[in-house]
Amino acid sequence: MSDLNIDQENEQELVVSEAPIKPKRPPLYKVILLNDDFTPMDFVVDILKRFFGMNEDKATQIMLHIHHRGIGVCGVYSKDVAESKVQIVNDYARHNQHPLLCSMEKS
Ligand code: TYC
Repeated sequence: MSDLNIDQENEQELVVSEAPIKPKRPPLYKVILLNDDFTPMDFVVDILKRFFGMNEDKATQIMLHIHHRGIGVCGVYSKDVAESKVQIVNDYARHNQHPLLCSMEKS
């Protein structure tokens, strides 16, 4: 046993647990699609339905937004899920010989 009394021991314990506990929320990532001149509109709509759970109307609205503005958000996810979506969409586009580009950015 140490030669500190109970109060001194408690005080020492307090010192080590003094750092404030500030849990940070894990960052979220936007998955984005970029416009290009070659990928067919129907293919982009299919991607938005197939991989981002959109219905026909929502997918068409987002596709047209990207077509007119150059870029658009498909969804917001944890880092792991966003990375996986980007990989799957880019692989799928390449497999179908389209230049469509999917990317992600911190939300
Ligand atoms: N601009 C394309 C066209 O006119 C359509 C398109 C929309 C392509 C969205 C990519 O992310 C995209 N066929």
